[in-house]
Amino acid sequence: MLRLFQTHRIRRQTELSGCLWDFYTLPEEGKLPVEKKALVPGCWQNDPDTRTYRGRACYERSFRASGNIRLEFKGVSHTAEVYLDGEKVVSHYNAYTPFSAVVRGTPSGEHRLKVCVDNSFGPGSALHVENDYQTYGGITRGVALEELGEAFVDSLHVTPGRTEEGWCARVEAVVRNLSERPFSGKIRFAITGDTGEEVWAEAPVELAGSARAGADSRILFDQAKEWSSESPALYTVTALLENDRGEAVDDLIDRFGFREVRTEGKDILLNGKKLRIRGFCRHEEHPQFGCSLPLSAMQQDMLLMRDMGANSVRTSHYPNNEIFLDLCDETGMLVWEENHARGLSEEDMRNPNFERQCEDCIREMIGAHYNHPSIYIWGILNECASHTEYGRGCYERQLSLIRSLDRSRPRSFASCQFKTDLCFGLAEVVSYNIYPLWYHDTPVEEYLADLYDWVQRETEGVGKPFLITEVGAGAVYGYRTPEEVKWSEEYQQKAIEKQLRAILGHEGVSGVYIWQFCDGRVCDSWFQVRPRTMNNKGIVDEYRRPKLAYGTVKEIFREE
Ligand code: ADA
Repeated sequence: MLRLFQTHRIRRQTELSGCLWDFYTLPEEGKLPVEKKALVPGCWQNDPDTRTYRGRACYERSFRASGNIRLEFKGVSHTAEVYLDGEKVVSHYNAYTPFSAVVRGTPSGEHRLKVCVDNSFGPGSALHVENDYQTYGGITRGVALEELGEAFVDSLHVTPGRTEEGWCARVEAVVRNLSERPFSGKIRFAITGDTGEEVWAEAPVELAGSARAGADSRILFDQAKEWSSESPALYTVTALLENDRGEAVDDLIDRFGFREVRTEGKDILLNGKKLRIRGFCRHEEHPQFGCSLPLSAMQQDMLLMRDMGANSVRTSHYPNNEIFLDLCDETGMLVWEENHARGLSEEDMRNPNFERQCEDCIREMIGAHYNHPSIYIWGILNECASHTEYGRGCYERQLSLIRSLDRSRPRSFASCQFKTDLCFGLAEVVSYNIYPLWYHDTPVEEYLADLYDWVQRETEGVGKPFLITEVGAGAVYGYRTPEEVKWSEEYQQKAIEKQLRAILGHEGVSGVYIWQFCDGRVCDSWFQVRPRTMNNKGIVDEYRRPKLAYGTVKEIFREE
């Protein structure tokens, strides 16, 4: 499965995932390779033979096609080199963003696709490092084969906005010509509602030789139903490419919602109404599926978060599978989506690959996820060096890049630099991860008031919205004791109650994300501070069994 709806009616798209591929490891010398069939999408950690394998492995399969083709990979963890009939067609770094290869003029017949995957750590990898979560191995998200004509719609972005005449959508597409001959035609845009109401617009497309060009239109849709958390109305946008004979040669279909997000003073506003965030940080993580959760498991997570009264999820610490974002769009779950980075020091950020890998991630995240109405904010660089001058330069460049790609959403970053952060002037929303009652015992009210007052008094974050992007405490599932010591379910329950009441009771706070939704595997080197080599701060354990804190969160979130 690639998405929760059809993205083409004209372009022929075939899913290459959802089945077994040939699989073999390329282990270091002295170790025997594993050779077998493996499920795509999937993580090789799910197979007993490769449960702890870190290194290189290849996946192969054949398909039939001819002419211009596009191979789309929704996610390979973490480095991919893709070969078609023995020729390298694309390489890509980062498990959590999509990439594609366009190959022109493939001869008619059977073709062999090989994807070499590497999940090892090393100096070349600035973002996938030994960390407080797993870096799995495998083709972990879907793969599609698309057969293209001479020109195709490469991207389609919709920006909704409210005008005096009513709701309006700016629709922008990029068209690419694969032939040396000029392409002349037009692109027709349609916006369709769920009861069939439809508005069309069109823009000319002229492409001399092999090139790309943009086309855009502004469409008034004054009867639009707004997308909101309570009533997530979705619309379909279609870009139909026609040649100068009026024949439809390609299309791209996506969904979006009419909604506007902005900040005003200390508030984040959705369609002019103040947002109050009750959220969870969630890793793509499951003991049976690794980071490659099937739809049913994603939906289960959604139901549990909803049951506890959450209205938002933070995709900590990387862009998520689009299927999950589709679910969020459909169910009205607000999303904080962030680029991939966690806890990198200035030294880590000085890795020569750091900036490029972060920027690629931002471009691919926004390029692919721009239309999701559920994403209300972009985040970057969780808990990195936002307290040093060098770090500030990186934050500035990355936040500016986001602004150049998307002017319609606020930006933020989750800081842990207690009273030393230098970057709040660069973003619209101030966000902090705090752990009173876990990593230290300062009463929550006192700690939060001190931090908040410092932000207002001494930083450029003064007067901006303020979010708590992490708070929580650890509990090993099933460990219950009257002593209520740390790691017991009782301790977690009490701590979370005090944390949430203090945070939500603070007048300056726009909301809170609990760290974290479920327990999850961490890298082996973290074993000393992580019982079971798991991050145990989940409100449910890794199998989604509720801990005592579940009922407490539910009570407090639902009271809101
Ligand atoms: C950090 C970090 C999380 C997690 C958490 C914890 O704030 O952002 O990824 O590591 O702390 O459990 O300590």
